[in-house]
Amino acid sequence: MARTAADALVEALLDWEVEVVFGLPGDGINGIMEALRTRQDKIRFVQVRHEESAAFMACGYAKWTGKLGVCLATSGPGGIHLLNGLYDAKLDGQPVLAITGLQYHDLIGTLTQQDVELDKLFEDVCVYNNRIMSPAHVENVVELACRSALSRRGVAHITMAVDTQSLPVKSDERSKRNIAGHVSNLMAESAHEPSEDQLARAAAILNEGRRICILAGRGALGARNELVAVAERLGAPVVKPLLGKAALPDDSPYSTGGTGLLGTAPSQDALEGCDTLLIVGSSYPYIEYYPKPGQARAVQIDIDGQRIGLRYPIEAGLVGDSRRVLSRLLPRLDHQPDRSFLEEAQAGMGHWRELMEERGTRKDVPMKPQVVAHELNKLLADDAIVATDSGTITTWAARHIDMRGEMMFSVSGTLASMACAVPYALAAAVAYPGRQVIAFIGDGGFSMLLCELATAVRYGLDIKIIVIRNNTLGQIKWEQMVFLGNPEYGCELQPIDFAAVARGFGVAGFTIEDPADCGDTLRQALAHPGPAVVDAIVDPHEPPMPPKVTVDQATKLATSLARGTPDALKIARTIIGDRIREII
Ligand SMILES: Cc1ncc(C[n+]2csc(CCOP(=O)(O)OP(=O)(O)O)c2C)c(N)n1
Ligand SMILES: [Mg+2]
Repeated sequence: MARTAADALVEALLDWEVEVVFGLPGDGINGIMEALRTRQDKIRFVQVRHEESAAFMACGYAKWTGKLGVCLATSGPGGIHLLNGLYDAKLDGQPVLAITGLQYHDLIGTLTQQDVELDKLFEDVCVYNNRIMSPAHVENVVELACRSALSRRGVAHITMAVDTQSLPVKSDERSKRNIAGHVSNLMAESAHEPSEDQLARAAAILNEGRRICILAGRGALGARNELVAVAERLGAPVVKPLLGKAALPDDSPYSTGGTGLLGTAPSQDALEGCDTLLIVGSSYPYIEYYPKPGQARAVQIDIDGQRIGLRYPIEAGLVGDSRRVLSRLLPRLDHQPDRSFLEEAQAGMGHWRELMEERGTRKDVPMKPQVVAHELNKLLADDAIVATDSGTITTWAARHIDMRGEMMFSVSGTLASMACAVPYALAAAVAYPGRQVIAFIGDGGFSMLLCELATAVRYGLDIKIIVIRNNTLGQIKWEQMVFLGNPEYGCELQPIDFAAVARGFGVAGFTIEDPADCGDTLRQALAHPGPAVVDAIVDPHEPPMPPKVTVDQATKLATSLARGTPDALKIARTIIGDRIREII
């Protein structure tokens, strides 16, 4: 059999050490599937049930491993399904390669079947996007696509007409300038060292600060020791936007946990009270939680110069890998003799932990969702991989699941898409067999890509899915009430017995309703050999309170209840019963 264009494509992926492709076959990619079939000993094809999952899995794989994530979908609808997961990768800066098919090369743009020019559709999501025109074009384009995704930390897309995929690669069909062997698969790393000037300037600002706060995001994930050393030197509390949760263990004396709506009060106090801000690898998008402009002098470290000064006015920008930059900065930093700002944060964390302990150990029935996160936290391995989703569950996971040891944590951060948690968890199980992998998800998000339970079973991917079932799109219900003062509308969900559904897929199903059983049932589920779903039925009226509730939010909530929110009385009772301590 002659070597085809699709063979050349898959061989180029092998050159880039791609080990796994997430996707679903279709008539627009049959040639590529054949090239994958004949190389299945070298490159793994993981079949998904919905292409959106394949893109989320590629993004999750990139997040967990730092390697290129690859997804594959057919022409037309298959490619369209990828789009949400690809935007997730774009917005969280992950290297992902999407491969799709097109219709027959001489029918493209003729309203033929599945005639969607996916390169045009994907234009906005990509850092590199190209249509492979012939077998002699394959190698050039694939090499550049992989290199672009990795070096620009974004999505590359390549698409190829279905008939082109099966054309033989012939040396005499190259154009005269396309000399064979003129490209390479080399990926050159760059240290991106900042200049001496900028380092000196940054150090001077930090050394003049008295109340210094560090904001450590996803770019700080590989810089734990350096972050601790700098925080120690500066006497600075470290606030962690959610994607940076694993940058520092939660029991570190410098950590004040998360920030924003789902964060902690000490983080908010640190940001509101600092006179100097050091941003390490974060583009945390909720600008309202940063210090007020003019309040703090700021230094920012980011690998991407484009992001310096994106969210807060910066006096010194250090472009580079955060680990290297922090270690170059450290020798220039003075020991901050006044530890009072850090001590305030530590005292605040003491109170915050007590509050979380109280919230996580409530005996109420219906069970409080925090109880599930709190009990789960006690059972997680020191190298567990935790994926969560968008909803009130994000708050429970952020506040009650602590990072320690080699744990990893992620979520669709900047896109904040629902339904990422299960695909992320599956990708983690593919990348790290044997490690404990958790998806902590809401009933709305889980039902969106429920089909992937079949993927877990098919490949023996041992993930544990903890579903917080409140029978509502909880986050939005609270937003309608607390942000706008409107009665909840359109959020209630038709209840699903997820444990029964799981069994239908061949997955172990567990149900928890009574908080007294929560720890034991979770322990059984985690010990189960193979994938398991825990359907945790919780109080739908438990609000994800911001770390500090403003008077405006409290007033809007009261207005919403008065204006006819269903179950207003129960909600009011729940809130009074919670003895809200967050009101400012
Ligand atoms: C794909 C997508 N659709 C809609 C939203 C808006 N949204 C954010 S959170 C949320 C509710 C999530 O509900 P659920 O998964 O049940 O979690 P809960 O908030 O109830 O804990 C919605 C609809 C979104 N972020 N992503
Ligand atoms: Mg829900």
